[in-house]
Amino acid sequence: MRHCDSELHVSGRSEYVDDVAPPANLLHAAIFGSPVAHGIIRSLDTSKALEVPGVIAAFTFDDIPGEGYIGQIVADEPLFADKKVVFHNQPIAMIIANSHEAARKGTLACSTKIEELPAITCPREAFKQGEILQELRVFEKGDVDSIWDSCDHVITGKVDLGGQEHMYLETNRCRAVPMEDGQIKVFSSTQSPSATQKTIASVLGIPMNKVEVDVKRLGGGFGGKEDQATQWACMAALAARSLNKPVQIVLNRVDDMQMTGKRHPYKQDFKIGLTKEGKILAFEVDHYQNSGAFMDLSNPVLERTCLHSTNSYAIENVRIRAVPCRTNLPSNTAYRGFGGPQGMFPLEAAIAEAAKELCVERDWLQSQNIAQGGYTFHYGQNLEDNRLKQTWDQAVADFDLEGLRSRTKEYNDTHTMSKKGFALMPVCFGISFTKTFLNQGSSLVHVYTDGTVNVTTGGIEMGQGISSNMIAICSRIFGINHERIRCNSTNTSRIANISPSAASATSDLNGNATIIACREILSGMKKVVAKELKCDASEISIKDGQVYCGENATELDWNTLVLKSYFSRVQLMAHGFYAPPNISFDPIKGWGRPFHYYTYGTCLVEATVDCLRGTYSIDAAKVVHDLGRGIIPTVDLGQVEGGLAQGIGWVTLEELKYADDGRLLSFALSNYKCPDGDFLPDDLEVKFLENVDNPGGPLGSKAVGEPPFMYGIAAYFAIRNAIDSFSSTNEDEIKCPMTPEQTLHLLYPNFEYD
Ligand code: LUZ
Ligand code: MOS
Repeated sequence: MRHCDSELHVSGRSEYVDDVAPPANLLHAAIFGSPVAHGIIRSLDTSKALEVPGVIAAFTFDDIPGEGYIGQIVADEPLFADKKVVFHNQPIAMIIANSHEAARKGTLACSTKIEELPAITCPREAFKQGEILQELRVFEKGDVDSIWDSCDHVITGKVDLGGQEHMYLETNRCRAVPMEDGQIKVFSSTQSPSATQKTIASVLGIPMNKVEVDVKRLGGGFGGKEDQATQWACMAALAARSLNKPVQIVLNRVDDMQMTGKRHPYKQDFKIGLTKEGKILAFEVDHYQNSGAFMDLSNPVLERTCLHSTNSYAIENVRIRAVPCRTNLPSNTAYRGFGGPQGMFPLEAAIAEAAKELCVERDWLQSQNIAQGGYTFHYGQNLEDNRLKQTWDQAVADFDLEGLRSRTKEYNDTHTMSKKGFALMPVCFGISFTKTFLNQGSSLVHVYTDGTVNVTTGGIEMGQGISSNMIAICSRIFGINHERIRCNSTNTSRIANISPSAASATSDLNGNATIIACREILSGMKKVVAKELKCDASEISIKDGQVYCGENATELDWNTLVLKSYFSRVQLMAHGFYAPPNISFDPIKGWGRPFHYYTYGTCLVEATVDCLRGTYSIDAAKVVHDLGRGIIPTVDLGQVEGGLAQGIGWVTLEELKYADDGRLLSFALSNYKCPDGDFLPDDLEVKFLENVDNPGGPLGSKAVGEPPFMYGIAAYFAIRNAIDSFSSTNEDEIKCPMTPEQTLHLLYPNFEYD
């Protein structure tokens, strides 16, 4: 089976929110954003916009009938700026017109007088000024303070870790259609339909049962639409309800890049202590998270940063401090890995610095400290098996690390202006929402009398293949061909209280719920045939659409079985609900068993640096990944390769630049560089651990969405490793991404700039 949307996608026939034939009288919205990053609104005038031909209405904060402030964790974000602005291009007003172009012209005619205030863009500076969204959090294990004296080496450093634009192909969009009796139907490009439903209800001041949110598919989400699709849906709904006409909002690329949050940049301080034999005795890290203007998801993102700060390594003395700092940027948000990558980076940097000081290979130091089964993390959970180490050992063996080491050395000995490097990255990523209550999934399975099947779950199709996974699961449980099964849009009227499609958990939660629903239908059907065949229901099975009694095929096929069940008045639709057992986490104590299980893997990246230009190529990326028993091999492979590519982009080319006054300078694809197909290595190899199971995942599978992102971190250290063969890097602050510009700085640390 392939990704069920693949043919529609490659032929351009898959429909997104605004591709569906528009209703008559569809109106269009455009946003007027703040011209400055921080200030007090002294006046606001939208009257000139109303004179633009085609413009019908303007909305500001004062036009909101219900709650004007939104936010899932803290409702601290005004839908439109309320008396002050706190980031550049923050929405101040919405213009509605009979065409998208007229609406945009309307926004250009809006004017505002703002008394400008100084903008803060650096989280360290925000922290100094007391601009924090929440008190400092501390996670501790052992006793770091008393161990430094017994370390042979103690190394400190600073990290400046960049953010990342989500760059989903489909920008944020929504269509809202008013229905009878004050109801509203919303087609939104959101990862979180129930949060969207709830927030629209709150903004409009109406009950949730009057709001229906429907999501067919997204053109990518990556976390960018976990929380930040909501505001656009609320705006469209607000206009649709007040004007009693359908309203559509589609952000253009520049608006989307300027108005929405990104991966959180961090500033970090680390301290690592080791024995001369290479054992890490202590690790301490302070995380200053650049949260942007509002809370959004900064709290759980920071939590995952803390949980993954020791990544795959066994360290007995740990202290992690973390604080979300308020800055004058759009609120930063979820992004594949959800703070995990930012948690893992400083320790990888610390290991690189330690390797230099100890004069050992970085990978040797990593291997000496990889966590094994039985290790207890600083938040109380145990590593229960040895599969992490198994992926490392297999990567070292299968990818011939020793051969690579000698080939690299030989190359570097014989080349003066070109150097090669490599790095390994082990990943141990916890699967579950750390907010335990979110770990629930629902599924609704319908079997129709012609033998076809429809499945609806809480999972959002955003390209990752959740629909295909749900179809594959139905197909396996029912024992019928996948071509008989369709996956529906996700809809709040069919499934209630949907957790966001996030945390890599969508397939687990909704897949297990689907299994429960299918089994319920199947058990009713089996009773019908058992009676007819005079055998026990437990002996009945279905394979390839044929009914079996024990080992023997019967005359019955699936279609006949369905009809017989229908005429016997047996239920052919069922709802399944699943919540993983045995997880709990106390966020105050920072203690518990937050994760259902871990997804593991190890990645090896090889790079070549042009030491004249500072350019580089990623020559190879090779992965050993623990997938359990995968559901659809090509879908899983797509997730691993896509995550890896996105991770490599984060640490190499993708650089967010802000002016001192808080304006985003990298606001388009022309000034923000994403890796493309040519940038990625031809030598790309992904191996899956063989003969491994996962009792926690549907059909023995493991969550695969986010963990591969962190493999990309290997690219950063591979380039650094190559640079180290040319010059000795010793900067005050370790900067990521490693752009070619940054590479050149490191190659020529003593170069005098005019
Ligand atoms: N979203 C969320 C996530 O709300 N909570 C999480 O723990 C999480 N983890 C990863 C990605 N998204
Ligand atoms: Mo995500 S960062 O799992 O929406």
